[in-house]
Amino acid sequence: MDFFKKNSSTLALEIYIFSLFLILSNINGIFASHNVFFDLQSLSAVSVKNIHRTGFHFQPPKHWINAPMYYNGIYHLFYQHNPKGAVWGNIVWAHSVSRDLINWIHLEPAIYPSEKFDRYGAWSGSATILPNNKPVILYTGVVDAHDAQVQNYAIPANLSDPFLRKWIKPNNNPLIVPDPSINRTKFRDPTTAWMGRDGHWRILIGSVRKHRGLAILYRSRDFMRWMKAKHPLHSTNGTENWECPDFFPVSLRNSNGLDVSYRGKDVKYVLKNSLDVTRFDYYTIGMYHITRDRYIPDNNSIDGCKGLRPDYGNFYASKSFYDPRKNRRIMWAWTNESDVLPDDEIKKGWAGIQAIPRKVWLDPSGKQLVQWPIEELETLRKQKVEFSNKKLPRGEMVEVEGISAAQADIEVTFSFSSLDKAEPFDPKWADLYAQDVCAIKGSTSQGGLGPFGLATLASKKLEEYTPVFFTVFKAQKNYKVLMCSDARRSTLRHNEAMYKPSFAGYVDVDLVHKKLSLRSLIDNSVVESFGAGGKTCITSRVYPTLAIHENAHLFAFNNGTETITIETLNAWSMDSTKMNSEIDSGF
Ligand SMILES: *[C@@H]1O[C@H](CO)[C@@H](O)[C@H](O)[C@H]1NC(C)=O
Ligand SMILES: *[C@@H]1O[C@H](CO)[C@@H](O)[C@H](O)[C@H]1NC(C)=O
Ligand SMILES: *[C@@H]1O[C@H](CO)[C@@H](O)[C@H](O)[C@H]1NC(C)=O
Ligand SMILES: *[C@@H]1O[C@H](CO)[C@@H](O)[C@H](O)[C@H]1NC(C)=O
Ligand SMILES: *[C@@H]1O[C@H](CO)[C@@H](O)[C@H](O)[C@H]1NC(C)=O
Ligand SMILES: *[C@H]1O[C@@H](CO)[C@H](O)[C@@H](O)[C@@H]1NC(C)=O
Repeated sequence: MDFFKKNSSTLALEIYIFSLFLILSNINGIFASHNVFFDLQSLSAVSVKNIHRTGFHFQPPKHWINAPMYYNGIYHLFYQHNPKGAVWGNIVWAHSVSRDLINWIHLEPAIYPSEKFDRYGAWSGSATILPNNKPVILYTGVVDAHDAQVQNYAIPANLSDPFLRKWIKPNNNPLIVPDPSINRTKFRDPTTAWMGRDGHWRILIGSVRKHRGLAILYRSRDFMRWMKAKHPLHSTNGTENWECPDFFPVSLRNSNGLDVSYRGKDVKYVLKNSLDVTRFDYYTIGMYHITRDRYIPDNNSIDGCKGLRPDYGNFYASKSFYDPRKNRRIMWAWTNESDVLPDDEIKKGWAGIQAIPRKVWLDPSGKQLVQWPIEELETLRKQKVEFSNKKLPRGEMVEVEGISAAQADIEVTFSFSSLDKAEPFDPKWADLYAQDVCAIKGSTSQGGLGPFGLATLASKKLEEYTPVFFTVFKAQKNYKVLMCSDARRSTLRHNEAMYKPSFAGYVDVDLVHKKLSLRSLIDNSVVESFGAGGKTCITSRVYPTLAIHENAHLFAFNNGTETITIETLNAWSMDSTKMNSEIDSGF
C-alpha cells in the first residue's frame, strides 16, 4: 500500500487519541445520562446549566468527552457523542480543532462505529505520523456484545484538508486480533508507534494475565502486519489491567521533548499506565533495553499502586505527545465529574473535561517527572493582583481580592525562617497513602510548619472551600512535605454519593532555601494545582453552592505555629476561551 511506503525519514510525530473506554467504563452514569439526554433532546441549550461549567478547560458543548491529537500545526480533539441515547453502537467521534490548545472549534464527527471490526465500540487509541507526514490512527474496536477487542486503523480521507475532517477505515481491518493467550476483553489502547534501530515499528497494547498488568509488545515492518513479541515490554504482578499505556523518552539534558523514536544515550524512559483497579495513573522512570526490547524501571522507581503519579487527584488515561511546534512533550488527561448521581449530569447537561495540557519533562534528579501548564494558557490572564513579603502568623488568612476568584491563575511562593517546628512524621503513616494522611491532618488541625496554602473556591465565611496546602513533617532522616487538595468541605450539598476526596501527594523537594511554591488553576468546578514548580500535581473537581461566580473568594492561610511569609503572590482573573465555536474566518 502506497500510503504506508517507508522512506528513510523515520520522523514519527505523535498524535494520540484519548480513551473512549474512559467514558464507556462508567456504565451506570452513561446509561443514565444518555437516557436523560434523550429525554431532554427537545429542550434547547438553555437546559445546560452553567454554574459549574468551566471557562478555560476543554469541555464538550454537551455530553461526554473523549480524545485529542496533533497534526501539521493543528491540534485535534475527538470526543464521544451519542446521538441516539443509550445505544453503545451509535457512539461517534465528535471532533474539535485548535491552533493553540486553548481555543477550540467544533467540526462534524470524524469516526462512526460501523463495520464488523468496530460495530460495538470504537475505543481508545493513538496516532502516529508515518514517513511522508501521513497520520494513521490505531484504535481498539469492539466486535461483539461481550466486549471482545481488536486493533484497527483509520487514515484521513483527504490529506489536503487541514482539518482532516473525514477518516477512512480500510477494509483490511482489523490489523491485530488477540491470540489465545490474551484475554479478548482486556486488550486495548494501542500506543503511538515508535521505530527501532532495525527499522521496524513497535506498539504497546494494555492487557492483563492473571493479576499481572501487561504492556504487550507488537512489531511490524510495514505497519500492516503485526507480530506479537515473545515478551511484553514490561509487566507487573498485582496491578491488574493496564489501560492507556504511554511509553516515551525524556531528555537527561534539558526540558525539551523528544520524539518517541528518538535514539540516543542521553535519555531515560517513562512508562505510564492507567490502573483500572484504582482508576489512577502511575508511572515509573527507567531504561529501555533496545536489543532485548524490554523496559526496566530504575530500582528506586516504585512499580505499581505505591508508585509515582502524574497527578494525585482526578486525572486518568493521560497520554503524551511530542509537539514539534514548540519542541516539547505535552501530557493530557481526562478529569471526570465527581458529582456522581446521574441526576447531577442531567441538570448540567454535560460531563467530563480535559485537564490543562501540561508540558512534561524529567526532573534533574532523574527520579521523577515535572509538569507545567502549557505557556499558551498565560494568554488568558486578565486583571492581576500581586503582593509580596506578607506575614501570615498562625491562624491568619489574607484574602486575594480584585480578581475573579472562580476563574483564576495564582502563583505563590511561601517561605519560613526555620524547620524546627515541623511536627514529627508518625511512622504509622509510612504505610498509608498521602491521601489518608491528609484526611487525618487536614487544614483545620493546628500544625507546626503548616498547614499553609490557599483556600480556593471559598465562600465568604468558609462555609465551603477547597484548601490546597502544604504541611512539613520531620521524619527520621529527612523532612517530608505533604501537599493536599482537600475537597471534603468543598460544597454544602448534602449528597452521600458525592465524591470529595482529600487528594494528596508528597513533594520530593529540597527545603534548603526554606521555600515552597504553589500554582493553582481555578476554573469554577476544577482546582488544578502544581506544587514546587510542578513536581507534585493534584486536580480536584468540586461543586460549590455559595462560592460560585462573583461570590467565590480566594484566601491564603496558615494554621501552623511557624509564621509563614508570602514572598510573592501573583494572581490573575482568567478569560474564558472560545470553546467549541463554529468555524469562522478567524481560525
Ligand atoms: C481535499 O481538501 C482540499 C482542501 O480543503 C479541497 O480543496 C479538496 O477539494 C478536497 N478533496 C476532496 C476530494 O474532497
Ligand atoms: C477475561 O476478563 C474477563 C473480564 O473482563 C473475566 O471475566 C474473564 O474471567 C477473563 N478470562 C480469563 C481467561 O482470564
Ligand atoms: C501475583 O499477585 C497476586 C495478587 O496480587 C498474588 O496472589 C500472587 O501470589 C502473585 N504472584 C507472584 C508470582 O508473585
Ligand atoms: C540501583 O541501581 C544502581 C545503578 O544501577 C546500583 O548502583 C545500586 O546498587 C542499585 N541499588 C539497589 C538497592 O539495587
Ligand atoms: C484553620 O484552623 C481553624 C481552626 O481549626 C479553622 O476554623 C479554619 O477553617 C482553618 N483554616 C483553613 C483554611 O482550613
Ligand atoms: C471519577 O468519578 C468518581 C466518582 O464517581 C469515581 O470514584 C472515580 O473512580 C472516577 N474516576 C475515573 C478515572 O473513572
